Order: sequence, then structure tokens, then C-alpha cells
Amino acid sequence: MAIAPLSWQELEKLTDYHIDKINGQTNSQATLRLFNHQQEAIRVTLYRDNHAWCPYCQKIWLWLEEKQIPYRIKKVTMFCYGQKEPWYKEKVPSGMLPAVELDGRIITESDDILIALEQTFGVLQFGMEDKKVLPLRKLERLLFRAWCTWLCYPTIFPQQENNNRQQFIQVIKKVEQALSQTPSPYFLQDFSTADVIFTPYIERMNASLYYYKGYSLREENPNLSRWFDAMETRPTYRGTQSDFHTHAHDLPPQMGGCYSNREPQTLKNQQRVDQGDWFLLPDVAYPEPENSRQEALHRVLKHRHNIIDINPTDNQLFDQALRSALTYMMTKEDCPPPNQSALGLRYLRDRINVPRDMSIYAGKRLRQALEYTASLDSNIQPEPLPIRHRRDQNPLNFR
Ligand SMILES: N[C@@H](CCC(=O)N[C@@H](CS)C(=O)NCC(=O)O)C(=O)O
Repeated sequence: MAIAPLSWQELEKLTDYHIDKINGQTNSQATLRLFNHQQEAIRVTLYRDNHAWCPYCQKIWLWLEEKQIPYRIKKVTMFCYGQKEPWYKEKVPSGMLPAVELDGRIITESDDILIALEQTFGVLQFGMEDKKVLPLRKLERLLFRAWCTWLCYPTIFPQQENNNRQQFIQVIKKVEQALSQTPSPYFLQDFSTADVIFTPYIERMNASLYYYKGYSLREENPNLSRWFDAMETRPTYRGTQSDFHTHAHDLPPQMGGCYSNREPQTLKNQQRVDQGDWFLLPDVAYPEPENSRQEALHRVLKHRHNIIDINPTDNQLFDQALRSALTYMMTKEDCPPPNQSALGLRYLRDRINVPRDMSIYAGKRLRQALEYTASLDSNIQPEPLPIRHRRDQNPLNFR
């Protein structure tokens, strides 16, 4: 049965989603985290990127959340996504992220930050300089370089592409071996700094190699698969976790380019990441929370005026189309959008940013509702997302 779009007031009644950003579970919207301490206990300010796209920021973010250190968060724009805030350049002239202010002292470089935090608050199971952790830190850098060599340089001959792939797989075998050293699914006998260090890039490798190289890191490596599953039992990781669509499109400007090998499997994967079905992607394996639709609706309601304003489609037309998609998402009934609204719906589909805007399953639900509703209008696809910059994601529009 097809139904008419609900009004904004009717939609508001369909969600009671609420989280305690300050004391509750890890979330990307918080600017203050207290873990039930008083504000006076705060000794740390974390400067991290606005979009939650910076891997080195994720490392510090995850560590602070795991240790439950009370801290403030100040969000800063990365160069490829917009203008760097002048107040930040006064503090950190290079503009580089992350930085922390610890007892009034500014520290940059994520490894130095972790070492300083360890000296102040104690280690996370094992310290950065522990003899068990040091070889793992080296292995992480080796893996990072093998990944960059495969992903970030264009190849002319298939042989070159194949060599880069083999080199990466050689290092992945070492990672698999390292993970097999203890009975735990983590790098050491329990979750520790070592896992925090590997997290940001393994997550990005999983997304980017699936999308640009047709290689499914999580599915092809049993120990890594177990590691991902274990990480996803942690609310701290879930709160910082991104999805394939977000990473496939946030990495090119950061890395200076990501190159597709255009193999049949790659093209299939690209189609799935860009146009769905997002529920079939190996970017998450824990069961979907019951309130993912409510979360997605809540987040859209909060920002609906800005979402409508920046959409290239006529505001009135898009207002109705967006309500159609949300009505479908909440009622599971077809709700045809107005004619010629498909491009506007797909514009938003392509710009849901996980976890900045919402968590991974809410993002999938919203993407799916936008795509399905757009398909009731037409199959027209928008221009691909920019790869040199992502100024289309200007955070100023959402202040
Ligand atoms: N070695 C540094 C690397 C930090 C880094 O490369 N940060 C990037 C973001 S991922 C950055 O701040 N780039 C400047 C910008 O994009 O504004 C660390 O470990 O902290």
C-alpha cells in the first residue's frame, strides 16, 4: 500500500531516541565527557577533526574513552574539508590534528600524546614503550605502508598491481600471525593500547580495499575477523566506528588519491557501497540495535532545516521528498516522493557521515530509505562525490 508523507509533527512523535552524551556511551556528538566525574576533574582537552575522519584522532579518542578520562572535545576542520580555524592555528601553528591540552600543555603527534597520557593516567593494559607493544607498533606501520603502496599509487601494468597486492597480503599474514599469539581475539592477552593503535587504519583498510581493490580484509582473514568481532563488543569502539561508504569517500582527499583496479569484483563492491544494499557489506557484524531507525529519524529532525537548505533541489520539493523517505523508513510502507526529487534524495544519501551524523546501523537505515524512495521517482544518479576535497561537507552548515 502506498501512503502519503507524514508531517514533521507526526514524524516527531515516532522517535524518543535519547542518549546521555556526557556520561553515556561513546558518541561522536559530545563536546564534554565526564564519565560521572565533576567538571573540575577535567585535565584534558582533545582537539579532533569535525568529521570524525582523522585516523590519528580516532586513536586518542578511543584511548580516552577506554580509560574513562574526563575530557573536553574541541572540533577543528581538516584542510581538505574546509578552512582551518584561526584560533586553532594560534595554539598549533601547523594546524595538524590531533592535539591535546593536558594540564595546560599542548601536545601534538598521536604517539607522543598517548605516552603523555599514559604518564599521567596510567597505561591501558600495556604501555606504548612496553616490549610487547613496540614490535606491534612497528608492524602497524609496516602494514600502513603496504596499504598506501597498493591503494594510493596508480599502476599501469597488471603485474605492478599484483605485486602491490601480494606485498600487502604478506604483511597481513604477519598480522594474522601476531593475532594468533594469544588465545584472546586481541593482539595481546587482553584488549590494550596495541588494539587502539591498529584500529583506525585496519578499519580504513577494510573499507578502502573492499571498494577500490575488491579485497575483503575482514572476510578473508580469520584472525582479523575475530578481532573485528571482539572490537565490536566494545561500546567505545562502536561509538567511533565508521562505515564503508563514509571511508571510501573520505579517504581520497586525505591520502592524495585512492586508485581502483577496476576488476569485476571491485566494480560489484563499488556498486554495493554507493547504491546498496548496505546491509550486505562486511563493515559491521554485531546485530542491529532495535532503535536504529529512531536514531536516524532523531538526527534528521534535529538538522532538518540545514539539510533542506543545502540540498540542491528546490526546498519545498525536497521537504516533501525527505518526509516521504522518513515515512517509509518508519512505517515500512511505500511513500512515493514528488516527481524529480530522486537527485535530491540521493544527494543526501551520499552525504550521511558515520559516526559524525549517526551510528553505523542508523546510517544504513537512512541511506536505504533515501535510495528506495528515490527509486520510486527515477533511476537518475548524481555526480560522483569530489575526490580532491570534501568541501561539500562543510561543518559550518550544521553549527
Ligand atoms: N604523525 C601525526 C600525523 C597526524 C596527521 O597526519 N594528521 C592529519 C589528519 S589525519 C592532519 O592534521 N592534517 C592536516 C589537516 O588535514 O588539516 C600524528 O600521529 O599525530
